[in-house]
Amino acid sequence: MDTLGKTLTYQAAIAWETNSPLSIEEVKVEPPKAEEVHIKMASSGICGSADHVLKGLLPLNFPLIPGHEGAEIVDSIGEGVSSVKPGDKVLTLVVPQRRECSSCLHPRGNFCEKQDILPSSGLILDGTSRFTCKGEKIYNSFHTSTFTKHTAMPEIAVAKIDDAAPLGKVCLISCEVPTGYRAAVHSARVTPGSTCVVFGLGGVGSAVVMGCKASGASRIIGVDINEEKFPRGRALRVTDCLNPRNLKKPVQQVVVEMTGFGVDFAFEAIGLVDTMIAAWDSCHLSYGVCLIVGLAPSNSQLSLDAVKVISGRTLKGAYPFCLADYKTRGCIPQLVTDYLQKKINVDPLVTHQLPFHQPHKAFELYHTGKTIRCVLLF
Ligand code: PAD
Ligand code: ZN
Repeated sequence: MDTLGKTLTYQAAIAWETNSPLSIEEVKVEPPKAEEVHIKMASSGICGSADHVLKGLLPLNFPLIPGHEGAEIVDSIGEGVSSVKPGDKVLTLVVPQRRECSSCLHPRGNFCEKQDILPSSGLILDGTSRFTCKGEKIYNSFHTSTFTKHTAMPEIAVAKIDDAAPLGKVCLISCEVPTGYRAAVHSARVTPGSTCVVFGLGGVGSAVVMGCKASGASRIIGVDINEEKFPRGRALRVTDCLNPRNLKKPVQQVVVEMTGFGVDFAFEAIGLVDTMIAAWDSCHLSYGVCLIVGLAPSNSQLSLDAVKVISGRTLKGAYPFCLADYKTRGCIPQLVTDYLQKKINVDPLVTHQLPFHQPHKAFELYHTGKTIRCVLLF
């Protein structure tokens, strides 16, 4: 259906305030303005960052339509849009790529100045919202908002993907897979034969494990407090599973003893300061590399032993998509093609699929820890 020029009403899941249940509402969605696209959602992943948003751990404006890990079809385009056309399959991008700012133009930069994460206004590029409900303005999350049947977004926040892509699964390639997989392959540059530890075997941690394995790591230690994650972790080639709650010593000490001197590469994919410190302390003193992928609550501080910092270890951050020179619009479509060509496999990461109008059930499943990723289907 061509939505150009029309304000239409669609169902969307709204969070009216933090820590309140999502409510399915009729939402008015304005047509796309210049350099915007109107899209029809096909699927959206339920991820840890969306949970952080709903709990108020990240400073976003409410009421909002959450979700940022989406796969969809372009319905109509505003004036000046040239990279996509109606009918194209696309993925939403938390970090857009306008290709004009210092980050976009730098070979190793990708945190485009048009991003709406740090800080987040909850508005589209022109400072307005395309959503209203019951006469009230509804905010966006990170330019995306995927828990809605339709949305209008900036062209620079969508990436056209292969026509053959199965939309019920590839939504994970919009955020979770590039964040975790590329953190291992690209940011940490895991080497063949190396030892790794991954803190958190949820969606992002599982994608990190896949990246470690693809890079030839010989030992991958998985750490999680939920042992339901261990069988799936082992299927992805985690070699040793540790539950810190069942250990008599701090987990970092156990990891160092298991590997002799500490691991070559440690990843934190939980978002807690304590596990970030444990990941850092698990690394080899001299050449270990610690990569923080998890998003800690805003304003939390990371306190490290200053003496141990000078021994040579490296501490790096990999905020969603800020993976060195990993340009979002340029690189994400290639990951979809790699999936279609069976070079990477995201199928094991999609453990559950539910209809869009059951977001509560999806979050319930998420909180029990039974999922790697639950995908909402529209
Ligand atoms: P998830 O909830 O699927 O995974 C987190 C995992 O950590 C779960 O398996 C938990 O059982 C485990 N866990 C929780 N507490 C502990 C603990 N104290 N010790 C050991 N294990 C624990 O979330 P996710 O994988 O979607 O996201 C993980 C983090 O990465 C989170 O901070 C999120 O904001 C950040 C992130 N997420 C994305 C994304 O797309 N979701 C992108 C970039 C960064
Ligand atoms: Zn830019």
